[in-house]
Amino acid sequence: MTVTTRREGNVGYVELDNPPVNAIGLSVRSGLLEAVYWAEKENLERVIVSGKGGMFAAGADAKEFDSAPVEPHLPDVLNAIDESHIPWIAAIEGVALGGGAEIALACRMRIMAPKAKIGFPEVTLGVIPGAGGTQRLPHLIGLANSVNMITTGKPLGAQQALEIGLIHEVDEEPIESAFMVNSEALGCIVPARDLPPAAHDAEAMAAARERLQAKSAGQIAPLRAIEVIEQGLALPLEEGLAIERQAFLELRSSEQAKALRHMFFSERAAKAPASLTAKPVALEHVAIVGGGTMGSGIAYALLNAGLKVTILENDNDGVERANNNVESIISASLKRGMINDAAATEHRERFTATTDYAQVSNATLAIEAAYESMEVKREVFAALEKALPADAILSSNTSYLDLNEIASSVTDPSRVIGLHFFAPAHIMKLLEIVRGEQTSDTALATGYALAKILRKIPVVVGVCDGFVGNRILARYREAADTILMDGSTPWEIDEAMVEFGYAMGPYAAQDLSGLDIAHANRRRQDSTRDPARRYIPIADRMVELGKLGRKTGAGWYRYPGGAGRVEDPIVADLAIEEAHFAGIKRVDYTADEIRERLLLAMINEAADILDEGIAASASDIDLVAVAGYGFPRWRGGLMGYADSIGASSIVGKLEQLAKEDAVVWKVSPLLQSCATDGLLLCDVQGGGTFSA
Ligand code: T1G
Repeated sequence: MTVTTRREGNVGYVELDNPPVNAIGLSVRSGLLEAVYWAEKENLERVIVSGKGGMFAAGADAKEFDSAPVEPHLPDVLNAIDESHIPWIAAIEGVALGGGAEIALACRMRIMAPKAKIGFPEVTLGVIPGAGGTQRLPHLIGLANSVNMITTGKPLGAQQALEIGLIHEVDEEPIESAFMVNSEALGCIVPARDLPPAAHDAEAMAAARERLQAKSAGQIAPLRAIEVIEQGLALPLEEGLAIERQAFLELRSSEQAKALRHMFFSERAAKAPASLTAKPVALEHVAIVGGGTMGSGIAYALLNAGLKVTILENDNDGVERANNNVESIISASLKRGMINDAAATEHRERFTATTDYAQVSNATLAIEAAYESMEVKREVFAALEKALPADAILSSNTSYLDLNEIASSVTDPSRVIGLHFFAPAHIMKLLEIVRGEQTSDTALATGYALAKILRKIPVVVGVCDGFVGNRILARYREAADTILMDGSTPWEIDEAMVEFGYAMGPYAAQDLSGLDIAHANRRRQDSTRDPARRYIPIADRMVELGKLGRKTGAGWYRYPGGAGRVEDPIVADLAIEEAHFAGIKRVDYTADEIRERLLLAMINEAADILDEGIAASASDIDLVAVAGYGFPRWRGGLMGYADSIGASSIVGKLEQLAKEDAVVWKVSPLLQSCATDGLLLCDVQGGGTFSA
């Protein structure tokens, strides 16, 4: 039974019991409808609906979205609650999201526990509320608040919900409080549907559309939600519900909804596999080597998770720099209201920066975030091996370097693992867990455990140059630099990728991280680079000219005194000059051609990564692309997007490009076999095997 009913006196108790999140699948819908009829047959005075396990309901069961809807449909169930002569009270603990929030809207009264949340995250799944959310909500909280809640998908806390009129009470014991509500008072509550309709506000609507254009360009559901909300304002509830249902059903089967569902379930699949039975080491005190941008960001993430953190530096200047870096993140978080004074003080008490390795003699995990040089890392690991307990896990935050070589610098390489964070480390959700040849299961379990307490998305990757993310990024940039050399400008390329859905293009992004990082990697690769592979020297010229990006005030763009970024004709001329030296006749690329080349370059490399087993699955690659590199989530990640094009079409386009350059555009064998066998990349597991 996923919905249980019981009565005490004249009060009916209906409890959703569908672990782990009370998702509202067919059995819950049927159970709720039966509960309405039961309450009426028993002629109860009221019904109190709640969720078992401290969770009201996480919304409709998204797993059902790929199949045809089955009756009873949620809107019909909620209309039965709404129209019943027995008043229902929603007693909300945990979260009431999507359809869960819509159950609450159909109830006469809503009471939330102080820590509970209520929201309409449907747009994050590419749909809109489909069971009355767009129609009942505006009656309660007005147009602007409804549009904001539904188009952002962001939940509200209990106090906020009370203040805007979404709920009636906040109480530590919502069920108890619902029982105590005075019958007369309950009878006087006007149901949402009978409250006056929200007034139309053309200005607020225009502002909302403008905001969406800026923040969610390309996404269909948020704009459709505004349309349906607006249409419903002047219509009777039944007609508004019909329009909402139609829009929901259309969106539910859209490419974007499929893509977002793929990402939703991929994110949730990213956790330690059941086969990994090893226990992680206790995570209490963590040593970090290096208090630069990455080290201090990692330190703050760990402090936020309640751990004790010691940053190790070579000298007192380094210690001072580490203290300043961590303090500036604490102060910035304080200023933004992310933490309060007490938490800031608590973070400071758990943080130390020192040159004395003896202070980490009881640390169970070390994260090396020192300079990207193999020699430095080997020295650091030797020092950590001496200072920490023999069973402590030693990790490196290296972005590119060979973890197996780093591991060979300690006696027991099984305790070495890569924990590749992304800047800013206390904000970016992705954590690449690099598994070396000898990395133990204990080390792996510790990586997963760390990701869990940091609320990051863990993706286990194999050892190669750049692992998964930076290896794909290298192809992305190579394709961009080639187009730059052969005819475009950085801003044309960036604009093409922003139109695709990136927040910023490859050149603006590199100006943020600094051109010197990729330059150092190119120099490291000089001795092993394939001489037959075309090399584009423009980025090297930029570094030689000291144009490293924002940090030097100029890179691919100029940054005149905080006035944002400005196109720099010198850079465009540099590309023209290099093309001249190379005897290239430059051509004009359209935005579509730019997008196609950059996306195909990444897809082709990702297919090789999958084929080599560097990534365990296509969805892991999608998590890396979206959570680490800004690939638009609503496109379904890199491989989800590739599957929406189809392997055959991709191979055909790559073969065309290979006529220009057979080395760079060599078709990945895995793509070839997917095309030949009509298979999806998302069905491929690492090592090129296909899932059953
Ligand atoms: N449908 C199906 N499964 C779901 C689910 C859902 N809505 N929400 C969670 N799960 C699964 C999840 O896949 C995982 O499975 C397990 O529950 C724990 O999830 C009609 C149409 C509720 C805040 O978008 O935000 O209602 O991996 O790891 O961190 O208008 O889950 O264990 O097998 O995330 O404690 C709108 C989505 C649906 C909410 C809990 N609702 N869920 O977070 O656990 S559309 C949402 C969440 C809708 C109506 C429309 C979170 C959570 P497994 P978890 P968590």
